[in-house]
Amino acid sequence: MSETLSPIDTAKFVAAKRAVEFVEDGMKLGLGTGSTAAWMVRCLAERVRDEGLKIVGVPTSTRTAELARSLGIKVISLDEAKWLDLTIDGADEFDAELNLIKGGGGALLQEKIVATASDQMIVITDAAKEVEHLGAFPLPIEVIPFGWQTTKALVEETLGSMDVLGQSSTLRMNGDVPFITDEGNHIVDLHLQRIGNARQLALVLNQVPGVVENGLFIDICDKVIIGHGDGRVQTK
Ligand code: ABF
Repeated sequence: MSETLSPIDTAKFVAAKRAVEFVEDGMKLGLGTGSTAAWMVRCLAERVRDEGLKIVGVPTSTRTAELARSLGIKVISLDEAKWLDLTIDGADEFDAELNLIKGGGGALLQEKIVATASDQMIVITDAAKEVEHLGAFPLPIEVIPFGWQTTKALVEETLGSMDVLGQSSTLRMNGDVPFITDEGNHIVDLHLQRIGNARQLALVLNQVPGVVENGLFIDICDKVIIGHGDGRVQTK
């Protein structure tokens, strides 16, 4: 990767490269989704090629699976792996407690399952993702197609009773046609601006019939590696 990278790609690349340094021979890895995770897959493939690193990867989306296979990484299913040593993935926001908003790439369900089935989760990101309070990034929730418009209304009603939906909060689907996930479900975005109690919200959302999962990752992330455009790397 000798080409001259833009500052944002430099940030993502250096964070990804540092995270891959934590990978040891024989590990079973969760492979995240998104542009930063794609840098991680490339760095991992370089270690496999140059050092003969022996690892297997469980991808969190078809696009990550395709990239990993194309670069010579052995891809297996989560059921074959049973449990993972380490998951490395991106995020849309992270706070001081390392709680995350993820799912902007529409892969939150597999990402949360894989990250939860791992001994450790490392998030790789750039400094722009660090927030004091989660919520500026629209919170993606995954809902089944059956009655999804009604599910959206149920979510609105439930959150309204919790007084989470302030004046600036809206529920909106992506564009005219909702984003369809690898499982064939729909992604609905919650524009909440600022989430007061992320832990409570994460629990309540999944109680609404039709909601499969939400993009709040609470108490899952163990370490955040932050890349900067000048090549610096921080770890939190
Ligand atoms: C993925 O990484 C998603 O959960 C999240 O939305 C995305 C961030 O993408 P990027 O690294 O391209 O900013 O894991």
